Amino acid sequence: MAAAYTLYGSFLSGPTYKVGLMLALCGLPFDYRHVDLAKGQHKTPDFLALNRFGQVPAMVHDGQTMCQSAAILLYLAEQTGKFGGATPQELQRIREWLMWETDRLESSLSRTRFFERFAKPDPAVLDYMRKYADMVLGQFDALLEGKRFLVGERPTIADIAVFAAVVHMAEAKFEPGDYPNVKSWWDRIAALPGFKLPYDLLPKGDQDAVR
Ligand SMILES: N[C@@H](CCC(=O)N[C@@H](CS)C(=O)NCC(=O)O)C(=O)O
Repeated sequence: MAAAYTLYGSFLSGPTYKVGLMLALCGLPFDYRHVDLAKGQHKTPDFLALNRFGQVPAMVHDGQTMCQSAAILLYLAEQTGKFGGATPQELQRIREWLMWETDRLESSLSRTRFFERFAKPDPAVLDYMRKYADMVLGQFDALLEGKRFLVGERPTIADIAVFAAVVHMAEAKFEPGDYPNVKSWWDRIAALPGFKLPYDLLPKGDQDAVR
């Protein structure tokens, strides 16, 4: 029997992991469809019908097609009643973190990882990006001071979204140990039931009922 959720993505992609991690932490199995970015599968008409922006991830649930990983997390939190805000104020704080992650982390840490791993740009560009990413990680570390989770006293989709960007920091040549509050928060996320690291969770090809 097909799973209720189908996730389209790449095992190399932080935003794909963001959605996969949410499904895993909710205990929801999902059918997985690998999109080969190197082959340009994300620009084909079939994939553009799932995500008009031509990026992974995309998700299908209940006949609805959706994209933008942060928007998918908000959808899943509402659907499942898990990892959302306990109050309107918490929900607002969660939305703020989701936007911050897309704004700051995707443009700094995720881009530095992409440059280090795949694009290999001019060293001056890489140097600029590394300084920017270090500034953002430092800001994040300071914001975590005295906090167990990003919003309230329990994990929410804010933690899941930010974790999915931070998890690849070693591939961007940053060490969690250099940011002590990030390291402690990381350990708390990794201890959640159902948690898996990206390369343990996301298959390298199509697979049904991933959990
Ligand atoms: N804000 C988007 C970002 C998605 C994104 O950057 N996906 C990358 C892979 S990690 C991608 O598809 N890149 C190919 C492209 O942009 O053409 C989200 O959160 O879903």
